[in-house]
Amino acid sequence: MSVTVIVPDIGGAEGAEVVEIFVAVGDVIEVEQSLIVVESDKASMEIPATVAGKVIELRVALGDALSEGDAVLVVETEAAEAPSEDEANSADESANPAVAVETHSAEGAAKEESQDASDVASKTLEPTDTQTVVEQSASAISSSVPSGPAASKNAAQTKTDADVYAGPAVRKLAREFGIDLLEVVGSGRRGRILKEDLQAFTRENLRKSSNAATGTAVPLVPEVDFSQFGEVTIEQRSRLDQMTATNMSRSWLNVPHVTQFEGADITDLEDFRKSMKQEAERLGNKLTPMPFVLKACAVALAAHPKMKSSLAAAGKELVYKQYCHIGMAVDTPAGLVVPVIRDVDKKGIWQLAEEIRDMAGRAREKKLTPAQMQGGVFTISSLGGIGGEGFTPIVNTPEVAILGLSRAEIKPVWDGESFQPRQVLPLSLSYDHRVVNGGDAGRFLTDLAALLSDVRRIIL
Ligand code: CAO
Repeated sequence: MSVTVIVPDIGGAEGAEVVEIFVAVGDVIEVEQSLIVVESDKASMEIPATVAGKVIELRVALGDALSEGDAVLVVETEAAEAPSEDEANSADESANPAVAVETHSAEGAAKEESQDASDVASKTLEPTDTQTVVEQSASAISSSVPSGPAASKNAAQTKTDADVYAGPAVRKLAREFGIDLLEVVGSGRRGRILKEDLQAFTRENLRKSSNAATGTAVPLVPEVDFSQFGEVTIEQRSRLDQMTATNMSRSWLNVPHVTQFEGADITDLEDFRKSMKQEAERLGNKLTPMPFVLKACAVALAAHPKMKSSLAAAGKELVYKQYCHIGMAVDTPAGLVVPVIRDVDKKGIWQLAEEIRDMAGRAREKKLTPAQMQGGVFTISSLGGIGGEGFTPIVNTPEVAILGLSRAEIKPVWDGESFQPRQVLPLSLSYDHRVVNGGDAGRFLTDLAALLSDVRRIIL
């Protein structure tokens, strides 16, 4: 019996690009084995197998744009007959609940060949951690990314107009407006270009020419052929890295940044933390300064709610959030990812320590779901385990502030009579000066440093 594995619900992402293929025709695969990785604007997700068997057909190629329901590959299984819907349900739930499966008879297969993948009837269950594996950038890297990746554009340049996936009405409209469809990134199923894509393309071009006319356009950095100076190698950047770059630029260009510095005396905190080391080991946990900083931030944010607000209605309104989900930048081989720790204000230090390890692990193994990277009100970026005296983090817009942590060091601190060796944690708070004034930031950071200097204040 042959079974087609199709793309499950991938968090609503349309046209996610195939960036890795782990299997080939003839391979024998196991249930839950990773088949391919797709990258959307928000995340990269591994699609695992739901059935075991031999791959007899690969339906995808690198660069393909996939959406829910698209076929990935066909597997020859040893099962005698197709499972009933109930069987398929229970198998999916116990093995890997996220992948939809379609079974074929020999005659049906030929018929299905001629069908568009979107017509294929499928059954899709909710995504889970084992299916939706995510590498992601700052939570700001999300909805407002206007079009597809630069990589798609590059690929488009090598195509002809006939290779473009668009309907006759869209082609006619493009001809009427003189739009080169090769330059348009399709947001529809399998990268299909929709009327809305033409509108967005035209709007963007109008905006660019109007900026150029008024002199407000950002001058482009000219391309340099470095090979004229010596040998070079060129690496294709991951979609995640490209999206991070776009979002960093967006934040940097839209947000007037100011960074304020402070040193928190964490000598007592460190004494306490080290005294808890054995207990942490007994609990199978690990205590770094991070959970204490998270908790102290939650307390300081509650006292300074503007620091976790966001601008709305084109700057006329400020949204105050009554919840406290905090993003934590995680350095992964695939790029920068920001999982969000929920309800930090309601959790204790042990639980936060556990969640930090769990989220960092998931981020590095690409096992975060999109939901685990959304909803942050404030971000912490810790380079304390890596080193450095200080840095100026970029605000994870639409949040209005981000805290950078650098490496704590013993420093001589004057106590009024003599210098004392104290462990000082360098804090750097970058903020959106459209919302946060220097006074707001100064008061917040001073309170935060005081909380970290005497963590008993956290429970007051
Ligand atoms: N000063 C001194 N030591 C510190 C420290 C600090 N500020 N912060 C952490 N450390 C120590 C820890 O105690 C630990 O030491 P031990 O193993 O001896 O206890 C060691 O450094 C490593 O800690 P860690 O980095 O593994 O754990 P963490 O809880 O501090 O941080 C995480 C977790 C996920 C934030 C971190 O691993 C990480 O990925 N940091 C990078 C974030 C980043 O890239 N930011 C930049 C984004 S903008 O490009």
